[in-house]
Amino acid sequence: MQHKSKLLPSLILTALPFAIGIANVHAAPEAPKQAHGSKTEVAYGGAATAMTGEQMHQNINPKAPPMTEAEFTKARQIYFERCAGCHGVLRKGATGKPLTSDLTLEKGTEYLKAFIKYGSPAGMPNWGTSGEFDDATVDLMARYIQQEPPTPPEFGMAEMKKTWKVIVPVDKRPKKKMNKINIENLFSVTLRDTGEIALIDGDTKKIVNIIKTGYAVHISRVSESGRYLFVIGRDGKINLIDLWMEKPDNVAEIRIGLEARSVETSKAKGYEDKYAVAGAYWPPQFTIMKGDTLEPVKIVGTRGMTVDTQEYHPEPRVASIVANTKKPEFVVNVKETGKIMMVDYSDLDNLKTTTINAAPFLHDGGWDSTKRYFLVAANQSNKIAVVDTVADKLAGLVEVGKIPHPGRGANFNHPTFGPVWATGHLGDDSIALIGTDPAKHSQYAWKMVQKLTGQGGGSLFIKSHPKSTNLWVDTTLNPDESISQSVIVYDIAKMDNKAVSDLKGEVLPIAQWANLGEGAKRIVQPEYNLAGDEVWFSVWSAKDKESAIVVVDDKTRKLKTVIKDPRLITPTGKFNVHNTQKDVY
Ligand code: DHE
Repeated sequence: MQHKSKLLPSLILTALPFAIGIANVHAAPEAPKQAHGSKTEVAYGGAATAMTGEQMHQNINPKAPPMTEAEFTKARQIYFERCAGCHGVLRKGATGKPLTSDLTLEKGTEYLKAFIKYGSPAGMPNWGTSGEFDDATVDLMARYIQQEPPTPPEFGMAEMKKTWKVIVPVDKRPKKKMNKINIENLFSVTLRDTGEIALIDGDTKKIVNIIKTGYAVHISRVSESGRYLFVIGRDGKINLIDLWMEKPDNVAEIRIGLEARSVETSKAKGYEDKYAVAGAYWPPQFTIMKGDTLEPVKIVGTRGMTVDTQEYHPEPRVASIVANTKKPEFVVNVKETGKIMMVDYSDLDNLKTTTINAAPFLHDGGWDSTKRYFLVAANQSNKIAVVDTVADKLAGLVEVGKIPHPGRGANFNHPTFGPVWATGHLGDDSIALIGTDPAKHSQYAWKMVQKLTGQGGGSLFIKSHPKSTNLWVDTTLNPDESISQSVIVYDIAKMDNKAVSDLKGEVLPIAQWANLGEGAKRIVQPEYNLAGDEVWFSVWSAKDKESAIVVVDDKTRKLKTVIKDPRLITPTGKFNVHNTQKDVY
């Protein structure tokens, strides 16, 4: 973002206590207070950033309505907690419209106040009439967004190195597995609001350890050997956990940015456990690190032109990253530019990257069953982009439902259409099945071959397993409690041959099975165990309410057990070591 020369000299704002931001992110499971289905995605995309407390460079705009420094500081905090997820840190627009001062000054304070207070049918929440903001806050925010957006600091090698800690040096680590845990059936469970993960033994269902991680911890990934677990928090902190220790625990940590979501590890032959890679939302960049120590080696920026209008975007965030198992390559998905970067990590000094044009905004995705093709949601385009990682080319751009959200998706053999990959949607009740076998079922490849009807919108994750005939779909963010607290499961063997299938799924009342007190009790993310005969679901309530994990027998679809423990606070993602290591989904 260019600062205009007319602007007053810059001033550095003092940092706010970090803890203030944390309190708000913790309200997340109760967040969609606006009870409109269309706003589900706003609630999801609009989570607080981890940057509330960071020092930022700020120019005061002389044309904008006046604000005191205290007002500005307060408004900035509210913006990062409530608005940045959709409108972007630099207000260049993402899920929400751009709010740069050239646009907002033209609209003026009164217009902006009405918009903030009443919202819009396009998805802007009604912050005023919903009771979230009083009139003074609406006025404050209307004035704030006419100022120049504050710029968070960059985070380069020097900053990363300052946060880098090797807690247990490589030569002090075990030479062999020192515990009796069946590591392949261990689950790393995100405890979102405590900034921890719980390691749960999949055989005994007992907690092996609770490990401190980053703020609003997000996902876990497993190294190719299965020994190391990588966990990333929204504050860009990565924790490296050694599963060979008598009691698995942190052996290294680093921050790779101020805000981040994705981490992955090198999986190609000859590079097993050698590198880790993590993508940041801010600054827009990804970092390649040594796999056993997290020492940062190479930082690559993602700023550049968008795929559609070919306009410069100053904060294209790094979304999902996967590692190719067949060659030394990371597939890095850049959200706002809509580009997929195929990064060949065999020579970091002469880094070769093939950039593939897909569509905005790339978010989450997974491999097809052969692990040659990678499928990723372009969520604002209602498309799934398919990359052929042998040819390093786009294989297809498949029209699906509204705002696809697959997690890593689900692969299975459809009785009519052969191998397919499936996604659910945030914006509608459909489940899209895409043909993935150009060799033997070429007529179906990279087409939506069938649409199932699910329980409703607000679906986040879908799952199957090579040994199962079930397809499980959650509806975590559906505004109707009976839908967000249950899941639907389909019998794959009974799938018909229609483009829009008549197949009915079975609805299972997972939250009811958990037998908890009051709470949001949203059901999130099916995950299989090693054997593929159990499916685990998180029952996600707010921080001060009881949560649980419900384990369902995959064959009978009956409750097997409920895992409860006072330490299981806000469990969300669950990552079975084997399934994550080998990309089984
Ligand atoms: Fe996630 C995966 C981003 C909110 C649980 N989430 C991902 C990925 C991205 C992403 C880019 C893919 C990572 C990869 O594969 O490398 N998530 C975001 C956001 O930007 C968003 C929308 C808002 C935010 O501010 O963070 C967001 N995510 C959430 C949640 O609120 C969820 C439901 C609960 C939580 O723990 O935070 C959540 N996201 C997950 C999970 C995965 C994930 C469980 C991994 C799924 C898998 O099977 O691999």
